[in-house]
Amino acid sequence: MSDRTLFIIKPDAVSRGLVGRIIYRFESKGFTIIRLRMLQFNREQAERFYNVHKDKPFFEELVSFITSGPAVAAIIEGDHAVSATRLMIGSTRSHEAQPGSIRGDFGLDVAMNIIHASDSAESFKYESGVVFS
Ligand code: D4T
Repeated sequence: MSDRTLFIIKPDAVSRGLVGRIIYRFESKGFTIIRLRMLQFNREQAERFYNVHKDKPFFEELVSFITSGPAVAAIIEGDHAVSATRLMIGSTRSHEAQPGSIRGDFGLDVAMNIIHASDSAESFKYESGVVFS
């Protein structure tokens, strides 16, 4: 089933020069890029984006990290986009992520974990509204 998802290349990956290598993986996998933009999250936008985590102990860290520098947002389309993309990015805790996944290949950290991707059709709709409105 062809559907869409959103990913965000986080500030750690942008500053490390990983944007091209990450986008290359999604194109190589067969996804079509529908929208692509570089953006700097402001605090209000970051708090809305991460609203689902507002009661978590790491919320403040999350917001200050995502607002710390430029990020790159993309909407991609292809078969099973949401689930396939979650597999491609790997586990949240980068040091435990499978080698071959993006987090598994490029990172070690939990907070600075390279990339975000929507985890459902509902979160795709919500998150892309925050980022591309
Ligand atoms: P995102 O939302 O960035 O794709 O991450 P995940 O979907 O893989 O993981 P999550 O929702 O559990 O966490 C959201 C975000 O919070 C950061 N985080 C997470 C953190 O800074 N400390 C923590 O202890 C946890 C669990 C990393 C991702």
